[in-house]
Amino acid sequence: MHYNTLVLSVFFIFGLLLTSGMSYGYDRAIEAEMADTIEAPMIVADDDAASGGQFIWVEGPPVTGGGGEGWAEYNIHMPEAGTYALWGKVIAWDGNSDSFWVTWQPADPDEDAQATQNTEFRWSVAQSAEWHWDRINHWLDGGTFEREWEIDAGETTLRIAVREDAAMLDVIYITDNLSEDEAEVNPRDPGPEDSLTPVEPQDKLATTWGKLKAGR
Ligand SMILES: [Ca+2]
Ligand SMILES: [Ca+2]
Repeated sequence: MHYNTLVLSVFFIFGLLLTSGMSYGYDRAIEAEMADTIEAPMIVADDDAASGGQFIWVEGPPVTGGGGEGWAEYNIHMPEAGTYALWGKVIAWDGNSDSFWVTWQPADPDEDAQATQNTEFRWSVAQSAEWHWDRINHWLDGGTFEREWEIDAGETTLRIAVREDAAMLDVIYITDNLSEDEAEVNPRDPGPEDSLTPVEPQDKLATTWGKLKAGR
């Protein structure tokens, strides 16, 4: 190998190492039920199998139909500019309960996707009746693709809006690891490392499906 080529190669490999060492530096998990605002008919519900014992949804049996009303919004401070992916821990029973609308401002516009039906913001959720992780994608008319967001440091607003009733959301995981491989990203439930600022649990909103039904 020519000396100059060798030097260039060494620099290139160091550059790769530096780049890979600098990314994957940020991750944060948020309980879905810890939203800053939850708009009915989306509610917090109890499930022992869910992280924190709670999740959010619009209640309903499988094959419910309906949807398009209610949302949860999260005011999230991002400490560093970067490119981020979102994962959701979800349950989606069937084809009638397997989607949400997702906008993350300011990378996304201040747009009410429930009103505009803009497929850029339509998340097709992987189906399973057990809690599982699904990377937030957009389900365009031409296909479904994983999403990523260019986010500046500062305040952001993430909105998860109901598209189909009965889709369930337990945890939101934010990462700058853009791999589509779940094993590589290893999304996780919230832990002590996520409690950068105190968060008030939304006990007042907590309810159970059974309690709600009884009250009707
Ligand atoms: Ca569907
Ligand atoms: Ca939860």
